[in-house]
Amino acid sequence: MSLPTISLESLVSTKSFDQLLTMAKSAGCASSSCGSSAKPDEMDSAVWEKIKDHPCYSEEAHHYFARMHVAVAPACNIQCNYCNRKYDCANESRPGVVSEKLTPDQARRKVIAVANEVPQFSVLGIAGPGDACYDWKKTKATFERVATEISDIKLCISTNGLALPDHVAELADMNVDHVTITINMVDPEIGAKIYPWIFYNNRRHTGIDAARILHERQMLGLEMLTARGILTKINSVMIPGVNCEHLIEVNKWVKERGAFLHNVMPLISDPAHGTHFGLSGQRGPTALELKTLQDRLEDGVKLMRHCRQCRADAVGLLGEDRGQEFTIDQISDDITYDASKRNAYREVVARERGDHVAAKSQAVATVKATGSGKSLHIAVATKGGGRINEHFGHSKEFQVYEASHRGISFIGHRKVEQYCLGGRGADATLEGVIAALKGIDIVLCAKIGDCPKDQLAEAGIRAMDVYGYDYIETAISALYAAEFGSEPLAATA
Ligand code: CLF
Ligand code: SF4
Repeated sequence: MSLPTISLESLVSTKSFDQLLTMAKSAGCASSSCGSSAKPDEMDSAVWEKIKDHPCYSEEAHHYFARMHVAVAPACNIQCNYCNRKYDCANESRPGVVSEKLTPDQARRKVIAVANEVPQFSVLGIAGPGDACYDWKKTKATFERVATEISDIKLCISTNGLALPDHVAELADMNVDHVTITINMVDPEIGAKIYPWIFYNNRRHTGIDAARILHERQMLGLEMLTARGILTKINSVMIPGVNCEHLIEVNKWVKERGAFLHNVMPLISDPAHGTHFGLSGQRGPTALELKTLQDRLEDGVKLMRHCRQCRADAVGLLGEDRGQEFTIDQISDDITYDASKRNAYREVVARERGDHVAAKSQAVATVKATGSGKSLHIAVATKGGGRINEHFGHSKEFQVYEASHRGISFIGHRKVEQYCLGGRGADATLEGVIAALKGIDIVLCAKIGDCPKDQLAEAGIRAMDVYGYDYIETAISALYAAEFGSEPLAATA
């Protein structure tokens, strides 16, 4: 089915939303609910309603929807050996100082400012810089203020789990459908290597005693959430030599207790961060070690592989951070919510997603039918919408897909330094980009110049822009068939 040309890109930048809305409606799509055509057949409708606009809980949704975090919860009740409180919570962030801590009122203003300007915005998360459940009054006050003004925002928290059981009933009352618990162990002896102390029932606990209490509270919190139908994601920090093998056991425990997703994240460790692990030389896993463990977990709780380890004050699509556009000093005291951009965007996305899913399904069938036992690793430059729509030189990350007899899978991302600034590319930066793309067979982008293309080719990586603006999976299936099928496609030569 051909679509009217309303690009998501133009929608994100244009000012004439009434006009776009009219176009969307005249194309026969006046209801945001038609996005349900993207629902996977095997998924329960109630679950799909909860995750279809959540960029972390649905890999497909992360092409379209954005989250923002507000740093309203600085206090924490445990110490993790990978955390230095001067930095973002490592549960949910890459190390980096939170730009500003906010009061619930400031957070409300910031959320409205983002909702007015970022049409993809769908989820408000509280992920530190401390613990959202321990610093509960501020978390609750923030959610209540925002939900009163923007009723369709999804509310999401991340917690270490120690204080979680005390607040599950209130979370359910506030319609919080998404909770992340960071669970790094189910064996207190391993936990004692990760947590030097916790603060519980007005006193400090250390060693195995501390880890045992934390473990019991995490399991209790998970069970309580599952009993109330709240979708729980488990984040686990993979720490080589400490809990790598053990995370297989963690996956089993959380599966038995109804976890919805498991997100295994690499430890980020650097002496400059001032953490115990950083200062003691504990390394993080390699990309291969992480992927190997994730592959071993494939039969357990469904895995999240598109996490970007965001900051505790991140704003935007996963992988981008627009936080600096929305610092509190730029936001008026009496700002009011204007839903027009978000509404217009949702009208178009609802239609686009159905088409994307149909195209993806056809592409996966093509790859499976090719009958090759071989695999291709493809890095894609994209700025959302499920399409190849970013220039090679403008990319700050590439999304990585694997095509094989099993179909087409998103397997991760590679962060890079932007190669082209002000119309010129820097050779030293390009070397870094090429190094980051090690193991990739093909790069797909909207545009690439001859110079980077040739240098990529010298490194054994083919880069092409002939599929620019196509759906990612459609292009990959064409490439796979060309590579391993009986009739190579001329466009890929
Ligand atoms: Fe934020 Fe976390 Fe909610 Fe997402 S992040 S509180 S579930 S809205 Fe997402 Fe960021 Fe990964 Fe977290 S990509 S670090 S998993
Ligand atoms: Fe740091 Fe978060 Fe651990 Fe608390 S729970 S110590 S803020 S990583």
